[in-house]
Amino acid sequence: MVKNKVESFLKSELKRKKTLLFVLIDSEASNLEASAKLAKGAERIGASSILVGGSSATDQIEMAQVVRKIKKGIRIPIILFPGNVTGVVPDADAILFSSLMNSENPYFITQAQALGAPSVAKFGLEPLPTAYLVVGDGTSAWFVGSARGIPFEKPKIAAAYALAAQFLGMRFVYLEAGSGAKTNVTPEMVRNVRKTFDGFLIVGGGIRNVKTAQSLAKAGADALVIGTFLEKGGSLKRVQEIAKAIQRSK
Ligand code: 1GP
Repeated sequence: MVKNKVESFLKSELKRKKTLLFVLIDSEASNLEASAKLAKGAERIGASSILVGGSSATDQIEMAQVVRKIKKGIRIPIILFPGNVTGVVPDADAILFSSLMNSENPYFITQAQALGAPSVAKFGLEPLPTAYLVVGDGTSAWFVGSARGIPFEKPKIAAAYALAAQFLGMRFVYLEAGSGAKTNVTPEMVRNVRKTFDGFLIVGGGIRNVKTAQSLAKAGADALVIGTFLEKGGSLKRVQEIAKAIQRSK
């Protein structure tokens, strides 16, 4: 495996597109065929990566099957987005090797990582060192990860975590409002984090329209993640509009 292949790919995509779109596939939410079709569709409309995982996706066998299946039909990288050690499966290209920095449970900060790391190495997955920051409360990521959610209206707290992540050597920050969140992370928070963190900034949770996506891109997000909208049958055409709009927002 070429060192940092996926990270280099994302950087080159970023130069070209300014803001990237990642589509999240929850392996427990749809069947194999539907996931494969969605992944192909996502690639066609300009997504730069497919994330597979989620905090409530715990069936490792099913996830491995989904990854293997969608891999056959796409060229863009598959990046695992694990909610636990069960989210580490073979055949993907990379993994958001994340620490849920604002968890109250050390398991999600370092212990799951220690338990999962040998499999990451064994499967040859490229680890993308990521600070996973949960914003707000009431979502699965918040509950399962025992997060003390950063209040939406406290952008400076998010920025402080992002700076700490930078000092710790992490090259990715993921600002997460939670899957299906009613409220997305605010552009103000993204702006504050952008000022302190000069790595790759991913923002997700509750993004479903062009206007929101544009405001987050403009505020400095490098990639936006969309999952629930498509999972619930939202149109790929709308997501294509989002993908195009965020490229023009910078
Ligand atoms: C969830 O950030 C991702 O982990 C995507 O959120 O499902 O709300 O699009 P949605």
